[in-house]
Amino acid sequence: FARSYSARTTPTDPIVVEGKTYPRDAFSNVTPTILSKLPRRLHLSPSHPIGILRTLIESHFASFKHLNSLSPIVTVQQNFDDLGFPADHPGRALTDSYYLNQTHMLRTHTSAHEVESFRSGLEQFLLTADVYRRDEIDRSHYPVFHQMEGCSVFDPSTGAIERLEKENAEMRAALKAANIVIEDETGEETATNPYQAEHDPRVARMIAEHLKNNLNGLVLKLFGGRASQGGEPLRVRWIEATFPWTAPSYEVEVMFNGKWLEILGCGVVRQTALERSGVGHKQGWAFGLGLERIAMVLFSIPDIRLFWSEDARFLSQFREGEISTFKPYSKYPECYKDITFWVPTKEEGVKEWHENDFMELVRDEGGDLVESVQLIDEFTHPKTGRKSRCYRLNYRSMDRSLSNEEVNRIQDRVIERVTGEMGVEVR
Ligand code: FA5
Ligand code: MG
Repeated sequence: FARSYSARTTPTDPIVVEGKTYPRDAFSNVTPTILSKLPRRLHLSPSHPIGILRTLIESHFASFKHLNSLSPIVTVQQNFDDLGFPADHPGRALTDSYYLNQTHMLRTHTSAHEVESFRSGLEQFLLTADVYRRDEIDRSHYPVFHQMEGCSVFDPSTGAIERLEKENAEMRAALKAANIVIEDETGEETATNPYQAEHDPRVARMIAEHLKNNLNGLVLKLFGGRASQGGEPLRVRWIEATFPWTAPSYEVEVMFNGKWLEILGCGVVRQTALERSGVGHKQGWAFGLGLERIAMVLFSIPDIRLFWSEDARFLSQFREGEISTFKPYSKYPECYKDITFWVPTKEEGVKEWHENDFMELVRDEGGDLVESVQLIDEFTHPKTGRKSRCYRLNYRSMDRSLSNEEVNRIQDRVIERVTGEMGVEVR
């Protein structure tokens, strides 16, 4: 079985996307299922929840330049190197990212466009785009989702510090008057989240405060409905984080329906990234926010696959400019099938077995009919040391009833390919 993996015939034809040709190499791991998502552009659809949320957030940053049509194909340099990701960063792995080839990939985050945007002279911009990551399969994970990157940089020699101070005072007053509780223990510089050596600590503190005030205001706009009508105060939590191109760095969580929801990562942009963009004399902040998780709670959308539905019963429920509650149409029955196999040991395997490769194969065969894939059992054979894994594949369509035959056909293809391509032995 291990042998058959290396013997597998890999396609050699180049990958053609959006009219451009990318020669295949050992990095190429995009699948047709993934490439078929590129033309959807959900964020540009004005009455789709993702488009509605984009417009709402854009209205909070009305004076910023809004960019919405950058191609998802970027260079590895843009996605990782320009931002200072170390060579061994896990995000770079073939198991985590989609590559066209060694030099080109599908962006894993909107930060991939920061350096080029700074280089082009942009100072305040908001950039919305589809991003791609290889991941597990469940109700809140999908290999494509949407992010918004917000950046604000300025040249301190142009009176910008005074403007920042003035804006901070205004925003501070507005937040003080609002029904919001901000839990922030990251207010001052700490040993684990230091300011940059290049920065005057007074200015660094001011930039970080400007970032926080802007985002607390945004959170209030998005989630503050109930709080503003005399309900419980809105709770926001600021947590230390690390990103290779920001210092200090933070993550923001919002309490919604009794749970903390992580909505974004952000920080003060490192001077090294600005220098790489040819604007080392500027300073400022950046954030990157995920749209799906916010849309799921604001519109009560129970499954992330629904965003991709082309069913009128989903699409017709939403109106431009309006946050409304999704009313589930009938939920179709689920059908599950288990698959149990021996994972090849390191010596047997030509390539080390990785769960995300299995997830990708399942997505490729089952598409959006697979609701989730759960590892339900795992054990190691006491003598051979081989590992057995049992996964439960839950099949359910968002739009119709599935027949047992249809599900069996998909499951059979999964078994066939997992055997032929991954060097596993189905039990
Ligand atoms: C980033 O992607 C950074 N680029 C954010 C950033 C920008 C930091 C600018 C500093 C400066 P992270 O991987 O944590 O960070 O993702 C950011 C947000 O995207 C998360 O907070 C979450 O809201 C959303 N997100 C991340 N992974 C997923 C996923 N698999 N599905 C849905 N949303 C996700
Ligand atoms: Mg994160």
